[in-house]
Amino acid sequence: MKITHIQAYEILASGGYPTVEVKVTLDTGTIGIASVPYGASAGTHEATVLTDKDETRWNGQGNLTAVNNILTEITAATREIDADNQIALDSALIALDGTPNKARLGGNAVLAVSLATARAAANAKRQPLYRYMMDTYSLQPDLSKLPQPMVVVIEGGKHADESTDFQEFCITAMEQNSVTENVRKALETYHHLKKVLKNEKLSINVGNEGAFAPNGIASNEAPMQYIVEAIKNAGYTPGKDLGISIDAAASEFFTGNYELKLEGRQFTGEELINFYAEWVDKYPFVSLEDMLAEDDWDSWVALNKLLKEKGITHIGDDLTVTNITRLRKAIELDAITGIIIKPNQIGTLSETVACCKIANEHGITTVTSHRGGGETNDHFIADLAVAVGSAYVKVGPTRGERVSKYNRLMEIERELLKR
Ligand code: 2PG
Ligand code: MG
Repeated sequence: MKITHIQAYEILASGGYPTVEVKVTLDTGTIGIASVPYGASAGTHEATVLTDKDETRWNGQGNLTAVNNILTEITAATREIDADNQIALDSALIALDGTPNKARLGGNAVLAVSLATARAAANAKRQPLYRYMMDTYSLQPDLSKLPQPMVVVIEGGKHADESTDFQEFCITAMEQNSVTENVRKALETYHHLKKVLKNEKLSINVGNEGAFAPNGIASNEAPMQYIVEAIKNAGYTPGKDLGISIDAAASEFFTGNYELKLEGRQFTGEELINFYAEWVDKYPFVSLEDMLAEDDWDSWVALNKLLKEKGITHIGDDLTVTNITRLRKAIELDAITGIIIKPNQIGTLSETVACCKIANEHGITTVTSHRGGGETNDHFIADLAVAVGSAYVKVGPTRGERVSKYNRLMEIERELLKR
């Protein structure tokens, strides 16, 4: 099974800027298409999104350099590799790039080829993508426990203008149940949240990820109160059916100290942890993500101690960037109990899966996630989440590029139940 042709081109991502899409054709005649997203609040330690820096085109955000790298160097280097040997393909891509963060060829270039090839090989084998990944990487998830929805319902930070300092407030399914049912419960609650916000005279316009992004919200705590109210109004029990997950994306408000505009004050790491500690018994938290900055390791360790006692999953995202070196450090320091998985943070499918495997071996919960800056309708991450046995997928509640992930997850559920 060899790659006979690679097409690469720019497509529009949901943020209105280009991203890379790749179409791989195999000698079997089968094709595989994949596109890659980009973040709005990308961590410093992530793989590079290579943009053109040509200010006359897309304000410098074009992807033609990445596209050209695919059409020249990557095409030449992948000609002799078996398309169904994904590990060999990804190793060749990593070696060809030669940098620790895909800076030379671009993480966007490398990942698009990696994912499109996996899809082409799965198609050639007439396997659903998640099955192909399970076979390729010897993964054995419990398919009776599919990843559950973590639905972003209020967003702020870099995902909105003048909303909360924290980036995301999510409704998370708490019962291991049918994905389809839990998506319904979470989305019904989202619609009730709309009424709660309206009653508070807040705007129900949405941000990058299709979640509400109200201006003039009183505090970073207010969304938690609104969500609890919405869960009840929807007829569900907070802390039983549905809970709350927060992604503070704290690196974005860290300037040496943590500056929370809505609270009108600055915090040291220790002060911020004490501030968070007031909330943990008050709200039905499932998980807290990036509550501290990406290199503030000591504070992460301190918060982890507290959250472990409370049974709240403590998730690294900018901290760990789907990178096994950073994940290993986090495990050694006992800094996290969960990790966000985003293939474009690291740049190949094999490295992404390797990270999930280490997490699984150490009992670290994985949450496979969309990106906030620009997503595409590609729902690869839904299959990935199933294959690696993620506990949750984190995706926004509305807009086509978001709901495509939930729709794929529900399709997989129907397929497994043969409905
Ligand atoms: C996050 C993500 C996705 P971004 O921080 O978890 O919601 O945001 O893609 O902007 O980094
Ligand atoms: Mg995050």
